[in-house]
Amino acid sequence: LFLLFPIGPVSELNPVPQVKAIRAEHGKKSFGPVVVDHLYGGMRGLPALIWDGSVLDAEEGIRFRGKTIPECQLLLPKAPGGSEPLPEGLFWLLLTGEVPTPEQTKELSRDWAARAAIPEFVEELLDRCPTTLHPMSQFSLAVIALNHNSSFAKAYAEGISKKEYWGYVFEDCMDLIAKLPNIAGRIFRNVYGLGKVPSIDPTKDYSWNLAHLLGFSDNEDFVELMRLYITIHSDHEGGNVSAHTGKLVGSALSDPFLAYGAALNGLAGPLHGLANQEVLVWLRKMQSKIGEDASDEAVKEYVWSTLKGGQVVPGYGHAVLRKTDPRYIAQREFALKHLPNDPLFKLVGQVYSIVPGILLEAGKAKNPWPNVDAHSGVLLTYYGLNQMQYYTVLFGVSRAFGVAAQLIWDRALGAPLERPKSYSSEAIKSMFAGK
Ligand code: CMX
Repeated sequence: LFLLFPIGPVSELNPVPQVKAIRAEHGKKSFGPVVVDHLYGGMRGLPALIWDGSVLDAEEGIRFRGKTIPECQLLLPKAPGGSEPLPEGLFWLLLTGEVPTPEQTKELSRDWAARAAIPEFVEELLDRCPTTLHPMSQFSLAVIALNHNSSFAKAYAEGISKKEYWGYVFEDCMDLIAKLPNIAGRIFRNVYGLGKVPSIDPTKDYSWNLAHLLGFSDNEDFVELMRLYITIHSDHEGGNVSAHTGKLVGSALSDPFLAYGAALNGLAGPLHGLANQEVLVWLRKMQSKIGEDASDEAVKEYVWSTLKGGQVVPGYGHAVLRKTDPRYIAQREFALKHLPNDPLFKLVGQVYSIVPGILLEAGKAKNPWPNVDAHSGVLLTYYGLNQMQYYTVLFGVSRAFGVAAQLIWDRALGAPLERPKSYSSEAIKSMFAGK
């Protein structure tokens, strides 16, 4: 498999010379001004990173190597009898820029299944966590502990050349992705008292195995949901908190387990991945306050009370997007196909018809439309996965695909240590005094 990826020096697709040429020709050209608001405003819109795997357009949403979500659903290989893309194919696409054949996809499923076992001490570490420790904290702990067996850290300590970094990082990234279902499955079963984690089936695909470890593989529709879920949550260009954290920590040559553990800690924040938990908590609170089958007026009043209480409406708004997130639409279409009459899905639809108008009227949010997190929880709940605190772990399994692809490319391209400049407010005042 390693030989199939186009990074090695022999490959015609090797983009290292291309990057050199871009830098030689355009290296000193400007993107435009950096203004003081960029420094105080969370660097919103500041051009600062390179990542070829996916690009986010404010209006259109995400494209993975130039392909929209519907195009990925059409083009990427499916499981026999399935209609959703296999995330194995998406990883291949992110990494190589090419749509794999069904056989290549199958080979990746087999490779990941063969690497899936986690060290005994990581199992014990998870078994010792109190069930009250948030699943995301447990997830991060376990991923960081995998650094014990990092090929990259070991090779680095032995003194490999820079040119060899990417190969070891590739090995670690493959291990990382492969081991996530066993970690996620163990956390789920420990926290909710669901008994022993079953074994991975080496003949099945990654999503089937994840569903199996969670106890849902008997339901083929849930397995299909996992395939769609992992595909669409995998990557969202380079600047979001989890992707950027992974890249930043990786730039210090911390191995992929340390880098992805850090990324998970960012994903665990309520303005980022934890929003999928927050959405369900918020919907359930709404139901207990205004009842099921509530009128539009009652929903409006509840949304306003959230805003007046100084809280955000979870699942709405985005730092880059200015339209409804195509990841929301893909999940809505899945719901229309599989659970059109589900009461919670109806509430999600009702909220969709009400919240944007209110956020526009409130006048603060730059984007009043729903993001990916507004829809994922209702789908999981429908199939019986109603442990809301667990939801972000599934986002974390998926986001590893994008961060891993990025880490491999960063080391292949020799990306340097990230080190932007910070300024004090005093420095800004004196710099612009009288101007
Ligand atoms: N509800 C209420 N207020 C909102 C809002 C929402 N959903 N979205 C934005 N705003 C507010 C902001 O809090 C900000 O208020 P202040 O000026 O008082 O600080 C103002 O509108 C302007 O914010 P913005 O420029 O539109 O949004 P940001 O780029 O700063 O933040 C995001 C983006 C996603 C953090 C924000 O929209 C938000 O908090 N949404 C709810 C949480 C959520 O769904 N997060 C998940 C995002 C997807 C993901 O990463 O998984």
